[in-house]
Amino acid sequence: MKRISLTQHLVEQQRQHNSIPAELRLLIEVVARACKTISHSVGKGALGDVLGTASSENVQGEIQKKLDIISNEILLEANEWGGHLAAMASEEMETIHPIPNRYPKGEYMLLFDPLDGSSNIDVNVSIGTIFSVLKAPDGMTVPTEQDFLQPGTMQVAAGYAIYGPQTMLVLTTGNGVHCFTLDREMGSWVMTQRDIKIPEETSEYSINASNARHWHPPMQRYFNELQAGKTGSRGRDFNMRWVASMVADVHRIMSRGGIFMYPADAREPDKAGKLRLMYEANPMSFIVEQAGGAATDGQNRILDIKPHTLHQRVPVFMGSKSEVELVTRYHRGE
Ligand code: AHM
Ligand code: MG
Repeated sequence: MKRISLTQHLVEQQRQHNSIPAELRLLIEVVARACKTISHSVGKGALGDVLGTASSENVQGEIQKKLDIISNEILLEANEWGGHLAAMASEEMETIHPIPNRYPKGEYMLLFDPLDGSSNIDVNVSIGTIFSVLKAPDGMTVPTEQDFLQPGTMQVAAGYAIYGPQTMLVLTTGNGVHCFTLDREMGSWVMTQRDIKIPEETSEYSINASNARHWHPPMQRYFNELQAGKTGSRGRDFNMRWVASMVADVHRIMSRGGIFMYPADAREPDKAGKLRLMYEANPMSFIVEQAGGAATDGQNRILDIKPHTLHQRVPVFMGSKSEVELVTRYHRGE
């Protein structure tokens, strides 16, 4: 494959599909650059004094890790001054972050989970950054949280960076999904996979099975059938993988198929699962759909959900189409 850089890819998309206005291209490049900086911090580990917990909680009541805060700061600082954004929102900030008045403002809004898979930071297991790009509503002057509450179908770009044995950036602007590997010596993102497609049939599932006793009956049924393997109604064996970083689990599924699940359960009935809609489920669903997969909350397509709060949670079933359809049918009682 001829090696092309992220910049070259974006310029080509802009020319061929007219799908990437110059401002959006700048935005993606700035986010990608910030991910490079985060990757550098992650790679330093204890040598950079970035491991361990901070003495603060985020809006979800979770103890923040030092790298959660560092990554959030890196993304905020990188994106503030470029003139391409109106506001940002993050898992680590209670409310939105409008672009300060000293900088020019643009028409895009950026949401991110700066460091996904926080529980894996201190144990040197793959973690990532997830981001979603929306357009500011027409006529918006002072951005409010309300302006962010658009369904996932309105995303103009989404991506994730994975900090693993290699650092990769997986990106969609609505024209397929493309993967870039960070060339650490050159400091550049090089395209290493074009138009990724998730295999349709799969025998791998990804779920935190320690929650099994709390699940609702449709989830129990689906899981029991997978576990029964060859001897059960599915007639074949399934394999299980759970990294506990959504980015890493979904990245594996992008490569070799599978289904990723974080269902709602009976523990906290008013909290629908663990993952957040706006900056985890929506961008990952956009990517998975663009790669030919599917993503639902057990009832409906995730991208169609009309959000009502910035940090709302959502049950997640995503990956290979046939499995997502089956578990969704069970939840619908079909
Ligand atoms: P985080 O954004 O605080 O890291 O939380 C999200 C993560 C996902 O990456 C992962 O799928 C899930 O939480 C893991 O949950 P569990 O601790 O139940 O394994
Ligand atoms: Mg997360």
